[in-house]
Amino acid sequence: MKEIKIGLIGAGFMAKAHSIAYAGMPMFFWPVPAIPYKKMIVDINEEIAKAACARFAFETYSTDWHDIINDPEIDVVDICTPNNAHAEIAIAAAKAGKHILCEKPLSLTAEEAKEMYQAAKKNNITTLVAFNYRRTPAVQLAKKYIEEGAIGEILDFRGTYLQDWSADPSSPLSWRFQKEICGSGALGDIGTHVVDMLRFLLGDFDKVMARCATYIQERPIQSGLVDSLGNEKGNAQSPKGKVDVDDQCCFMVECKNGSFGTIEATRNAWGRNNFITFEIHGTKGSLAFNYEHRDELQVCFADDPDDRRGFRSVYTGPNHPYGDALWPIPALGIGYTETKIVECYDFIKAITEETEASPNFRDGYAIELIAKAVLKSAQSQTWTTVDNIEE
Ligand code: SOE
Repeated sequence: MKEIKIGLIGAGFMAKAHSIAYAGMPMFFWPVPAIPYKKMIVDINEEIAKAACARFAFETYSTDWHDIINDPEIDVVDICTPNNAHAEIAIAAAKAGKHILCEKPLSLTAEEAKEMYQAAKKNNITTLVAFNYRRTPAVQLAKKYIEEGAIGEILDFRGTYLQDWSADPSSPLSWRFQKEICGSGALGDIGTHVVDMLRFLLGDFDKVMARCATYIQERPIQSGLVDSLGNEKGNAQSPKGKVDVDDQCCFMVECKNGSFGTIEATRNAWGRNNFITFEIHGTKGSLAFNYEHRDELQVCFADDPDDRRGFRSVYTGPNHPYGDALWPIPALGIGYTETKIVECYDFIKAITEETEASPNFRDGYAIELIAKAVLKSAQSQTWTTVDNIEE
């Protein structure tokens, strides 16, 4: 069986998710296009790198990501670092002819994303950006309904990604609140997931009108480097640092297909944990999805009899996209892990079949152009057209 050798950089939360996916992928998808082999894991902190090597079952570890780029046996560079390291690593990996799986958002800026996309294209490698939520079977089912015309012409939509892990002002100033490391706040971190799903379902965005805000302007300086996603509390005496990104972002969108919608992202919505939702209204019906009930897609059709019309739930299972590889009974439970396993399968398959994966660096770049237009619109308070991709 063909093996694809993986070098993974950044040994935090995402390294755990990706390592489970590499191990679990052949257990769900069989026969597999190739077996992922976990060759090297890198973290700048040696203790963390060493522990991750044992825990996530890699052959070896290093504290220098160049060791992965320079290892001729490694086929895939998997980038799980904070956002400010994505571009440099990805461009070096592309030049070395390695395929790339990169955590989201693709980059700090649209300009960086363009360079990453062009380097990948020039070196003819397979790329994937880890917007995993679109791989939830219920989201794929929504795509099927739309493509089959089951809800008619799309009129409007709304999408949200609401969390509350940063609502407490004592939660520390991790890299996710510092523009030079993350690029943008709620917009880049979680809003882009919704943008990816809605672009996947409805096509390209044309223009946006946005409002972004920073409700908590300073936070206690973090003690270590590891982001605890709000689980570590600073104390009132800790020195404070400035937050220079949005913690709330809301925008209207006009799509190229003429549909209109709103997207809202915040990490400060008490009581909301991973509230990723969309609702899409068409001339013949509506679809609604809530990731907190992710085995379920709600559907409503205009031609149902008047006295029966309303949303009903379709629970995803073996008859739905990816379902035959996942679990044999609907509603047994799709989780975050399954979306990452599906992501890994699609990526490894694209590499072995030499086809494009999706969302790839071109899509990641398109999403960065949308984020750029959102930030520009929030500044100017005017409708702002999304720039075109420069090929
Ligand atoms: C924090 O908001 C975070 O870890 C995001 O960075 C991830 O993309 C999301 O899937 C879960 O929440």
